[in-house]
Amino acid sequence: MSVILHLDMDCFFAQVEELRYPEIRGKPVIVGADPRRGRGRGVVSTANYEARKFGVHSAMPISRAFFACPDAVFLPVDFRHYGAVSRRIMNLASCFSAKAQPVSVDELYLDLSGRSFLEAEALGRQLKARILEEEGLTCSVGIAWNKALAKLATSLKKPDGLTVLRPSELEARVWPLSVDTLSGIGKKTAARLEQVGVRTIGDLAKTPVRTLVEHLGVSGFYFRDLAWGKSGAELSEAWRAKSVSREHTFYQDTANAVDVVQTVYGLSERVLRDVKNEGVFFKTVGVKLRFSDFTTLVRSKTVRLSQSLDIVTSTAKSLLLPLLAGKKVRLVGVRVSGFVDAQGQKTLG
Ligand code: TTP
Ligand code: MG
Repeated sequence: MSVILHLDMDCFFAQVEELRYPEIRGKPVIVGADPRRGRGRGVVSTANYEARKFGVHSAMPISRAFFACPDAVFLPVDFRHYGAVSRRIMNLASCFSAKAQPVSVDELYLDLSGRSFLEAEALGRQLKARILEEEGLTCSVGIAWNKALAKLATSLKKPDGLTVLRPSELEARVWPLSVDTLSGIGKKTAARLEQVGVRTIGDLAKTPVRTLVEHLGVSGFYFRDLAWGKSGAELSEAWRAKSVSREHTFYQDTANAVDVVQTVYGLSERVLRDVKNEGVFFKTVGVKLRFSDFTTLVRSKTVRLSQSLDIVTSTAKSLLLPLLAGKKVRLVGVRVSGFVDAQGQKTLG
């Protein structure tokens, strides 16, 4: 049986903004078009959970959001910034399974088949903890035996949730839910189904497929199968991180080369752990240094294809030391890239 994990960041754009501007934490935050004091013409991209209490939600006209919650903090959408955060999260998550599939800027599937639901749950907790530790962001996770139900599981507990659905729980936990909990059934379809007495997923399961096809067209087949827990678990594309990196910002800027090198060792070990989890070999090692005046330097070097910690630390050291020159360092980072997977490596060998 397949074991699929689905992950969705909580109020993604808004949470990223709260991280950037800690002073807005705890306030209603709405990311989207300029409200222009109620005369703005665009829509809401997302709202944090405080703003949702006022009924504000994604795709709502920004003018309506302004009248619902005029005291909210309104911010424009910064796709570039969210994209960068998104890529780091995808990289991190892809270290937890050889098969990962991002499906939107804040959502992905991991194929954990071969593991038990209990093991998958433990991995889900680790993944949540890593994203919180490294990015300061919370997300929700769902685990089930196919993609559609994993996504549904995620939606059952949000924010910061983790929900596991096992096949034996289909009737007790999935069937009582209303049909519009299924991704793909919107308000209109739900209303059409209600006309034939179908309200819950259990009703859907028990309705003759002919009736469903009459009302939903061919997707009637799909949704009925889904209600019986039968749906696709194949991840549509193999996806792989292009690089793995770690950075550290010093509590106090330091001009001490020993401190910097020590930190590089720690960062390298963590980078290597992810590289090994992914089962890849790297051929480029890079470093990043940011000085107290925020000048930032990056350097990289091609090395012998390997999975070796020694190569990372010695290359990183040789790239960094000439750059230090007694200047005060604010941040240091280590990156490896140019991946070849272990499988390919074996064939080559
Ligand atoms: P979602 O995951 O749908 O929403 P969310 O992460 O904001 O909130 P939730 O906790 O319910 O998951 O979408 C991810 C991001 O995509 C969201 O932060 C903003 C953007 N988005 C839009 O720009 N317009 C939209 O209509 C939706 C639904 C999302
Ligand atoms: Mg989300």
